[in-house]
Amino acid sequence: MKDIVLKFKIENAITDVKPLGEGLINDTFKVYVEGEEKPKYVLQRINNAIFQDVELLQDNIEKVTEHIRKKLTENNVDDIDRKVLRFIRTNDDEKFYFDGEKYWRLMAFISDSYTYQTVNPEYSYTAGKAFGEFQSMLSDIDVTLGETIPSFHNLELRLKQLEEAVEKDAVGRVKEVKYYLDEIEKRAEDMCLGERLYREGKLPKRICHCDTKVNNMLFDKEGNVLCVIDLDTVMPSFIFSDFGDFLRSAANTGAEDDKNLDNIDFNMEIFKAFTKGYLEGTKSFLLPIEKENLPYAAKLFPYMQTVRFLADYINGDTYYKIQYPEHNLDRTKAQWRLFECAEKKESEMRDFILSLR
Ligand code: GN1
Ligand code: MG
Repeated sequence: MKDIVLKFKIENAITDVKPLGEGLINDTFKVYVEGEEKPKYVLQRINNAIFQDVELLQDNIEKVTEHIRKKLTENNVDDIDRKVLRFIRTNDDEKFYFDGEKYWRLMAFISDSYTYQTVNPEYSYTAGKAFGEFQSMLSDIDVTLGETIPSFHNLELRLKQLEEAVEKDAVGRVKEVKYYLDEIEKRAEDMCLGERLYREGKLPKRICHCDTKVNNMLFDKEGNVLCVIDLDTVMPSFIFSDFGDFLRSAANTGAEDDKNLDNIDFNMEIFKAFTKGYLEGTKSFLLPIEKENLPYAAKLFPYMQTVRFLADYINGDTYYKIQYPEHNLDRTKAQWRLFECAEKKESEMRDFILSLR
């Protein structure tokens, strides 16, 4: 691994490389250098089975980080290197290194930063503002970004993929998940509302992060948001993506893969705080149709994630990293429970948003 790091433009001698984080897709490492106690760089092996166009991927990320850097500079923000990721090019001035088999990238480590798997309402408010401002900063980017995973958050496509998985039934798991397939089917048409509004020309796509899990945000010790990380999926999408995926992780009182479904609920305090922050961060551009449908977004993401985990379980676990054979099934059950909880609270969510006017 040290040899890989040496392919990049770095100044110091490397002393150690250790695993970092809990992402389900890429492999991430922190890189230590001589004379410094804290890590200096983050090395990532890009999962190119999933991100097949690494060139496009790194190009998107560079456009986004440069645009944000420019905005922060214009606004005289201090400490910019802690507020946007900085990627380091290879010795050949490439955005990534290909070792003949795997793709790697290197970025500067942001020290004294913290990630969380859960947040309290106060942090949730800050996170809402930060993701809103992230979208807002990107709302006037004048370059087009490609879709690093085509139709990534298109629920119609996700349902089709689930259907295909069921037809193949590659590892004979369909019979044990009938209940979930039926429940998903009952709501399928309603849940595809976003795609319909888009086709009718009522709902725009904007540049979104598309993986706004709580742990994709760095905080400083005081609880201020430093920056948004994990930019692989930054691409055009409905704003529902960022709103919904944050709540899917943050408002869940249990874990994403909780075996005890009684631990799971949809926490309205987190919802309220996040929504308040998000609406402040997005006030310069958010349309009424987007705002009105935020409760739909809060249901959509647990629903879509159920569909994705279930399809992967049926396919024999080819996409998400798993720790044990039934992991994707447990994730499916836990996401479904979360969906049901969010579904029950939809009108309460609507009332809250109306009360903010
Ligand atoms: C993946 O890489 P990670 O863990 O941040 C996935 C998300 C899912 C999430 C579920 C590219 O994100 O879409 O919501 O797992 N990323 C990709 O935890 O598929
Ligand atoms: Mg991540």
